[in-house]
Amino acid sequence: MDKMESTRNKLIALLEENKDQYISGQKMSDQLNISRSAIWKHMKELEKDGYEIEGKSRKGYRIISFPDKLSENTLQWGLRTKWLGKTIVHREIIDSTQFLAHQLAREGAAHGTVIIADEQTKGKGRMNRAWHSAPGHGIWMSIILRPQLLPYLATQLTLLTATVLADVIAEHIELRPQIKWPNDILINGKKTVGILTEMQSEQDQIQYVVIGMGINVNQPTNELPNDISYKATSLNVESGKEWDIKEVIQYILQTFEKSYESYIENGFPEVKKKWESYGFKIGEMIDIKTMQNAWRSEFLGIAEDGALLATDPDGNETKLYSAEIAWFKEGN
Ligand code: BTX
Repeated sequence: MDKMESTRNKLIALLEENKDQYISGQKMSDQLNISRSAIWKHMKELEKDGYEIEGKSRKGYRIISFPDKLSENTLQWGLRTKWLGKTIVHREIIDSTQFLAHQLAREGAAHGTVIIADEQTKGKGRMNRAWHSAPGHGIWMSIILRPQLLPYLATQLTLLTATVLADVIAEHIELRPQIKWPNDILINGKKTVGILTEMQSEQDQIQYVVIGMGINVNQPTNELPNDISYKATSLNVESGKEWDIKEVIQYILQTFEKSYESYIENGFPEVKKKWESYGFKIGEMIDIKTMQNAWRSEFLGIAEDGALLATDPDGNETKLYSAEIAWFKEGN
């Protein structure tokens, strides 16, 4: 972060701390160690980004409202990360943040670059499925990573991402998320989050990974697409509250950075443990469908490499890397 940015972050933090009162120009200038005219210039810049600030002679400054629109600046100010989101690319409308992420990665974008859109017209799910990305109501975001990992370990990053988003939903939103293998996040049995990991690799080296995450945040029930409304939900529907999308994004990036660093340092066991603590239907009977076969099995957990552990049709323990799982209600 350059000096200008970090001063501005501190300034926003000060305004935030003093939300209900005026803070004098002198106090700010003392705390930030810059002149009062520099403070005034920063205030003008903040106003351009949608912060509403009141300045009164002898009293000082007071924040009236924070911008509700996302922008690269508003996302970055107040973001407490070291490397994740140092570059944020924000678009109001885009085909898919995955497409732009791939393009930027090919052009050399740094590890930790983040692409965010308010709306996607061609949101992508796995296996060419579509991802519905309503304007302004969700988090449609892709992260570019350049991990020094063997390509086959990239699946672990998907599972890591699922635990990060589950943590954010549990801690920040205070709901009870469950992860459906490999990477859907369900609340009360309905899908709230989808994760799509795509990778460019060469022989034994990952060139880059793009992790796409779609999170339904503020959609009311009637704005979830009709055809999937029986199996999809949003944080708003489940919590009965509207969420500040900028805040949720910052929380995700901060949590992601911490978990990623810990994964790189300590490996997969911690992620596995956490994943299993959120795992949906572990220890229960599930229906498994692969390209060749379909059978009912006990879901035993996940393996050290992120594979699904179950029993095969003959009852032997097996690892599955690509399968769809489903379940029937008792008695069905
Ligand atoms: P998926 O293949 O697991 O899920 C896609 C399926 O989920 C669809 O076929 C549909 O049934 C259902 N679905 C579609 N939209 C929604 C929604 N908004 N909420 C709940 N269910 C839905 C999951 O794929 C991966 C999704 C990744 C999305 C992110 S958004 C940012 C990035 N850019 C992009 O184009 N994709 C990723």
